[in-house]
Amino acid sequence: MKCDDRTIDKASRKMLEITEKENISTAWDRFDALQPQCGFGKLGICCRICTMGPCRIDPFGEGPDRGVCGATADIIVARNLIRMIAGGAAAHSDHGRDIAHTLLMTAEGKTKGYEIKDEKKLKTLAKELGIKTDGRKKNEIAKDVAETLFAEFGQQHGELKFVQRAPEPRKKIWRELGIMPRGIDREIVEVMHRTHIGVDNDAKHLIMHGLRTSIGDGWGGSMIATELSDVMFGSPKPVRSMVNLGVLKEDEVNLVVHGHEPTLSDVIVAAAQDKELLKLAKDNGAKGINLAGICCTANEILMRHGIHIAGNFLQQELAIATGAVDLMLVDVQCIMPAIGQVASCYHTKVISTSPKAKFPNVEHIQFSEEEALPIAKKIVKMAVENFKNRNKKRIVIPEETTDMVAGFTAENVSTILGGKYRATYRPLNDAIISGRLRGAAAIVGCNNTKIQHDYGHVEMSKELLKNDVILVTTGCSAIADAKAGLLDSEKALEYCGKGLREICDTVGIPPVLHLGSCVDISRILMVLTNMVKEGGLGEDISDMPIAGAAPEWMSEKAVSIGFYVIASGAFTVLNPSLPVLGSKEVSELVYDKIKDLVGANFVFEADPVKGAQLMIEHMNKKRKELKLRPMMYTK
Ligand code: BF8
Repeated sequence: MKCDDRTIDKASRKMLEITEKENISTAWDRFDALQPQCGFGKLGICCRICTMGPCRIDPFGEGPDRGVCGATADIIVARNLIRMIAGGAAAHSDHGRDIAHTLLMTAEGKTKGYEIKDEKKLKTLAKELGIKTDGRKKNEIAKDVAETLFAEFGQQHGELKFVQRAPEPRKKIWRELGIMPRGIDREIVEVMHRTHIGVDNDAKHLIMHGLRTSIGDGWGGSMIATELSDVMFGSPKPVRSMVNLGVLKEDEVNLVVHGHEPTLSDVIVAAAQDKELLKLAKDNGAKGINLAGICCTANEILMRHGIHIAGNFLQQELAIATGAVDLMLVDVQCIMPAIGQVASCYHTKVISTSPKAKFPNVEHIQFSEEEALPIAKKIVKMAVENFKNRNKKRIVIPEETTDMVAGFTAENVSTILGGKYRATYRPLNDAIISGRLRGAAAIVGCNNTKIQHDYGHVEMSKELLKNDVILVTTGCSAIADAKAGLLDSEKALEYCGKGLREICDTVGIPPVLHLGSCVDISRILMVLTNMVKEGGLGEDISDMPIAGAAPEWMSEKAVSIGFYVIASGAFTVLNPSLPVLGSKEVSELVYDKIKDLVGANFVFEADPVKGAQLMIEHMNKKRKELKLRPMMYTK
């Protein structure tokens, strides 16, 4: 595959020319080398759950139609799919658990380098959770909040606490379908039990439990991660920043953080401003210490500190290939095991830090909350000391950078729209009701070597903006759109329909609102809930002219997200397809019939513009059902 076919991003194209010339293997090269990929795997009909297998079902109906135990394609596909949900929900929820742990230790005075930054949000949460706040110290309240939310992971019966935030009709649906999550971990464990050989052998029954597990992620683990990160590290506010590989600096120490959890990256921000380390950087010939990020940990520190973003998922190896990254710090999730190998071609040090995650050819410095700041300083010092080892002749930093605005939340959107003294979603709902805006859509998710890098996100976004749809975004999708200028309050207006442009101009926001990392899709759930509560757009999320999409998804986390999003009532477009096409029953269920149960379904559409049009059609249908006024400017 040629560089231009691999990505639409100019900076990435330049770096791919370098990696090709230098014979450095990237994800795209490995993808090419793996062709053709296993067709059974793609269709979801390979079962390796027990050692009588692996069993592969013949998709053409000419060979075996069941595995050794008798499992049909429907059972195999459903089991594989909900195991993906369990993987994704576990990743998000374990992230939430780690943040709760950090909050608890901080409240107990056991950490170095943390403080509770948003006391107001802490108190609001405490009240919601029924924890006394009057006359109590911040740390006492925080301890109770952390312990209460910790208990959500291991809860065995009842209903999760944050799930109660969902609109009443939604909760009724979940209760009636028996998919109200009882405990976050409990549902994940039950996926593993049900999918063991010879347990749950009913495809629909399996998928329903997958939905329950995913709700425990979106309205449980992920929501805990978001809420407690705001309490610990501060709630985001709109902030200006820059994105793409051009944020790396030739004359400064470049330290790139990559992964997901803000516990370490946030304290690295403080360590990188340490006077002694800045002096050391100067002594080593650097003008300063430049911090940048990749993937969701980048989004976390962007949202709270305006730190620049070097790139999204498929740019992690390309950042190292600039020859200018002195140290890459990684924690968990979406970190390619190949980065150690790429780094070995350069002077770049890669340091893994999570007790849960080690990588080949990567040095490990274990992170602990008790010693957070000293560890962060040690790592920054390593980056500074590595600056002198650069091979200057091999440094190629693409010049591309784009300005962006990030830092939106479910809370501050209402202040931005309604004003400081009358925070409200009313202007947003009214704009939709009056036909100035068609609706709202969330575009989220990853990059995938099967799809031209960033093309899906950017083209889908542009088509929606043109049709007066306001967008919210997170994760690698947000980074893709940011690189394309769609998060720039001024530049992005040229892509908007007249109605959307009027709103953005008046309020002073970009038409694509960056809500953070992938766990922060929980913020999107709250935006939708707030819109329902504001009134005039129906009684439930599924009544509103809204939609979701993951046009380049690849991870198990994305599967869990997709399921909790449709379980919450949002029609969702996917590319690539879920690995379900080997089962008629599961395909029909997730791509159609599930809407009779939860009011929303998935659609698989490879063309992002057509995907956007499907979302627009869906919004038009909902507008008609709600008897909203015709669109003011666009058809
Ligand atoms: O959690 S969008 S590639 S970085 S999985 Fe990973 Fe996908 Fe990026 Fe963030 Ni989300």
